[in-house]
Amino acid sequence: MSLPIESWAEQIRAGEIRAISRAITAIENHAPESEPLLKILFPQTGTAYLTGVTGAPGTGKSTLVDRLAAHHRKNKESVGVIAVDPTSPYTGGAILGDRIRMQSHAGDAGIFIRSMATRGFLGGLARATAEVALLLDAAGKHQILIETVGVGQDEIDIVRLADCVVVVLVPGLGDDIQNMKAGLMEIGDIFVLNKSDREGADRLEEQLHAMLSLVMPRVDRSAVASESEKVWHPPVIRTVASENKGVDALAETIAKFRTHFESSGERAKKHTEHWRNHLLELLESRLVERVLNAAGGEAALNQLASDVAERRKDPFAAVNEILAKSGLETPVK
Ligand SMILES: Nc1nc2c(ncn2[C@@H]2O[C@H](COP(=O)(O)OP(=O)(O)O)[C@@H](O)[C@H]2O)c(=O)[nH]1
Ligand SMILES: [Mg+2]
Repeated sequence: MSLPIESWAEQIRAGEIRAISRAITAIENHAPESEPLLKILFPQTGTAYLTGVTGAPGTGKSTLVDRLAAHHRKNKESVGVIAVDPTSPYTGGAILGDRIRMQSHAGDAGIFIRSMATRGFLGGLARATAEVALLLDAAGKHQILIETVGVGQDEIDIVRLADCVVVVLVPGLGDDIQNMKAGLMEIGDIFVLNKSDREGADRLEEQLHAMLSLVMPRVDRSAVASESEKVWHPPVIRTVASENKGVDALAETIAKFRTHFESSGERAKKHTEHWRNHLLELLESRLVERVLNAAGGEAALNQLASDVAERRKDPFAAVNEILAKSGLETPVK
């Protein structure tokens, strides 16, 4: 049974869990209805605050996200959690403790949790994550938490979506901060030293500060910012997520960063940059689709590919042929 798209959107705006879940599935499958749906919902987006939590597997990201979610719920803020993490409890292979942890939110309609598979996404994982975040934004979630393993480019692209990027480190994990992806160091707005109950926490904190002192502070030149908000030096927050220690301090720092982010013009800059990339991606996929369809679709593409592989044609002639058939370019002799 298909629901008119308007009433589906209405249910999403009302925060109905089943309607949201169905929409996420549509986004994941790149289903044709996801586009008109997001189009209708778009005017209701733009108010949620996205926090990305990233770091190596086992550093305590899920635990932290869970604690942060509880913190926001205590403040009566609604929460959406997107877990893009193959090791996440939400993706299925959960160990018992993780299940119990998530059950602590069971029955709370103010929190929506969804995991995304990390493979086999049509049109890219970062795109799908961005669209799911939009959806949760439209569904009225005040805080959106995105957990992702900080490994590949895909994950880096995902945390780039976030308004605030929290990088989680733990003592003793290969210990060497040098092993950390250089990219993560640059995009981290806040560094969390989790499992700070463990040996080596002091040393890691020293290393972190030394490393961060090399990173340029971000200066806010706006007149509205107070002295303390003008410059953002990514701070290091010590936590023991499993014991809920340091989580309030982390939440406060995230809120403080938000003030800086919004008053300094960083938000406008980051969002414009994000939408610029997004528009380019959309344009690219649409143009390719249209041009290919006009030129005979996949079959024509396969034929040309085989022609090039067998050296019957050169790749430039092949592409020109496609463009010519679609009416975008006249054939080159
Ligand atoms: N000792 C200690 N263990 C923790 C802490 N935070 C999380 N853990 C444990 O570390 C393990 C991995 O945590 P998890 O949140 O699943 O990590 P993720 O893979 O980064 O999502 C779990 O057994 C947690 O209970 C902490 O601050 N101290
Ligand atoms: Mg996890």
